[in-house]
Amino acid sequence: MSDRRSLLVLNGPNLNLLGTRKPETYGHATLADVEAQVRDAAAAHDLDVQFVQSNHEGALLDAIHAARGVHAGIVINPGAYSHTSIALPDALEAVQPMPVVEVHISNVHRREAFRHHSYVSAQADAVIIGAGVHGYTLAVEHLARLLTEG
Ligand code: CA2
Repeated sequence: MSDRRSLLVLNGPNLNLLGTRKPETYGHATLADVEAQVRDAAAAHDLDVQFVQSNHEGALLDAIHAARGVHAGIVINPGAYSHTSIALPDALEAVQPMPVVEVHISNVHRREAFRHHSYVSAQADAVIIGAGVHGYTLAVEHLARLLTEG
């Protein structure tokens, strides 16, 4: 088995639709494009990636629980669950001190008020908002730095 460290990159509900609708909000990249971009960014830091998308909150929780002892850090775009879920931040708290970076493709603060608060952010080491899908690469870069510098 490889002893290369790895990152869990988690995407929540509806993010499987990236690149198919709403390009004015989310851009033209598909989730497969995002995965390729993330794998390249991680490989540059000698990191592997497990890339997971689910429309089900419980599946996201299971992936976070399974990360303990397997992954060195988590990138998470919880989608709309950011604004509703208490279980997701509870799960992230349970895997601490694993570093977590939350990503939102769109600038949620320019959007409806209900998108302005994320329950997940309280358990994130960093939050990247409004950088488009490049935010995932920024998240990988930040985790790589945290993992190197401690
Ligand atoms: O900006 C983000 O990354 C969000 O997490 C995306 C979520 C939204 O509920 C959050 O408020 C902000 C929604 C993802 C839905 O993605 C779609 C992509 C294409 C077409 C339809 C939905």
